[in-house]
Amino acid sequence: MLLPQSNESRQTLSLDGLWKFQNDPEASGLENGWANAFPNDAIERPVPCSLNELTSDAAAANYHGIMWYTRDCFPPAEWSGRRVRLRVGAAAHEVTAFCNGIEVGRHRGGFLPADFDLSRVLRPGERNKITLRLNSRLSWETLPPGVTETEGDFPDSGSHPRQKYFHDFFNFSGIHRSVQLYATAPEAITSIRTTPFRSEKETGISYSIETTDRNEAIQLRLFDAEGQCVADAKGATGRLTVENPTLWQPGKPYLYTIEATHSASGDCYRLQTGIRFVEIRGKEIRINDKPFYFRGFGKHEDADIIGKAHSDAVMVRDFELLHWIGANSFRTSHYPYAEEVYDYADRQGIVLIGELPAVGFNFAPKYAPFFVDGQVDAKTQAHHFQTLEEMIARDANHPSVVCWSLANEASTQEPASRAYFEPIVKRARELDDSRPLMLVMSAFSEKDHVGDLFDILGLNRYYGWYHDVGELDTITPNLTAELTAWWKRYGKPIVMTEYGADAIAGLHRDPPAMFSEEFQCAYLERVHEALDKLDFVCGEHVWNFADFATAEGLKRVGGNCKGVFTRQRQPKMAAHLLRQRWQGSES
Ligand code: GCB
Repeated sequence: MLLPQSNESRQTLSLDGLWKFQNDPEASGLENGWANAFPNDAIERPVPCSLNELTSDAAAANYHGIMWYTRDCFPPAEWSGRRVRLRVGAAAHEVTAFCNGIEVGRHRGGFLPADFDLSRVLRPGERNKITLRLNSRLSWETLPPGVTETEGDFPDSGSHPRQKYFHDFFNFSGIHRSVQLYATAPEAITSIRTTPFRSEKETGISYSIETTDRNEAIQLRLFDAEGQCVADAKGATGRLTVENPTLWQPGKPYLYTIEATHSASGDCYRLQTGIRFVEIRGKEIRINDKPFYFRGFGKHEDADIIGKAHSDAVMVRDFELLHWIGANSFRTSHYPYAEEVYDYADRQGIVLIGELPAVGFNFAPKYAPFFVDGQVDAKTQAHHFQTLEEMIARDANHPSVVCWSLANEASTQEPASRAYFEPIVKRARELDDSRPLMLVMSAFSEKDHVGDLFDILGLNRYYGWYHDVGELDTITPNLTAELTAWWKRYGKPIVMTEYGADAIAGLHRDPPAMFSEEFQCAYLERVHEALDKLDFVCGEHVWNFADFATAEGLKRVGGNCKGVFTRQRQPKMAAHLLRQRWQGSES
């Protein structure tokens, strides 16, 4: 799955901007002909942007369900006879697309692109109507899952449908990444998959290319960062061998550009990638044969007003802060981020753990056990497979991505979780055998049923916060004991994928008390005390990079405040503490 690009053989037309918009709570838009003509009182909404923080109407801010977007566009006349597609970077959580009133396809999954063929319905050189019907409601067949409950806590609470979910970030609605049309020759390159290889004699990049016409006559040239052609090849699969390659390294990125050309049509695509090697050796995670220690965060795509939308400005600010604080990595918790983020991480030398949106299979006593028919079952698993395949197809060429995380905090204490995860792990290895697989754990090691399937274990723990509430002294001993127990049971390297405490920016307490900036600092120090003594721990990702929006909850004051930066990306005291710890560290 290639990100659309403009070059001498391809064109793009951005459809970002204001679209006509209409909620459809009765799900009657289709029969009312909205794919052809919108109601006159439709409002305007920006793309890309979440909808929820734009409105002053509480019902609209919390609306989950069907919604419609439409706009006109004018693809140039020269696009006649070309292959034209519509690319929606991400739409929460299902999108059906129409072009000039005709349905062109449907895609489920709110964090990965939808790509529709318009060749037969688009009229280049004329006014065309693009309409998108979204459904933002979560169910057991979406990732993350959710339920619709109609009963309130009391008989008089009203029986309107309530969207509930078990993950701790707000279920934003809307089109969250760019929408564009793109045109190629009818005989075009549709996918390029690269993997670095090395043997005693040779190092380079192996590749495999797909085209619309199964044409094998592909020409490839590989350019180094200085623009010199350093290798070439012919054919749909093969190897580009590089003499004295410069490896992509954390903090020291180096990228090559592959130029692939379809010999018959001249269709051309340029892809940046890097050469770097990841392996697990005993207790170490190695990048290019050197032990790597993850320093950084679990993050979210989340910001004021725009919610979950991608913004280059927010991305650049976030990377600026990652460098400032001395971080070398982050996890794309809890879903694949915008493609721009991976490209930027490649160029910035920041290491990523790419995560699937499989989160919220836990922590709701009412729905426990989770792995049962009608809840997390074969249908959920089918969607899990789909997102896995799409994520690897989209992100595997990025040297910044060193590991796939297949789920966050599933209830792996349930025996049925094994039958659920085993085939997913198998499929992930078939799709990519060059990266280790991680599962982010919440069960206790002695109760877990799946840890042996993975190469790296992630652990999220909140001793002294959710357990032994407010007791800082319980953190170091409990964490030391637990991490040691995981290591003893599985002998796999462990990354502390989450630890942290909420701090309301500006709240100070001496001695440290919960929710104060002092407590957040003291909390992190106690965790570090444990981590620093355990050599099988291969990384520390603080939860979270920045404060973020969540559903309403008794534990959430203005969202989740475990950020070491505020939602506006300003440092709390803890950011300075981490900067002191991380700046100047090796690897
Ligand atoms: C977790 C979850 C994360 C939450 C966090 C918290 O374990 O993985 O999504 O936001 O805890 O702050 O409760």
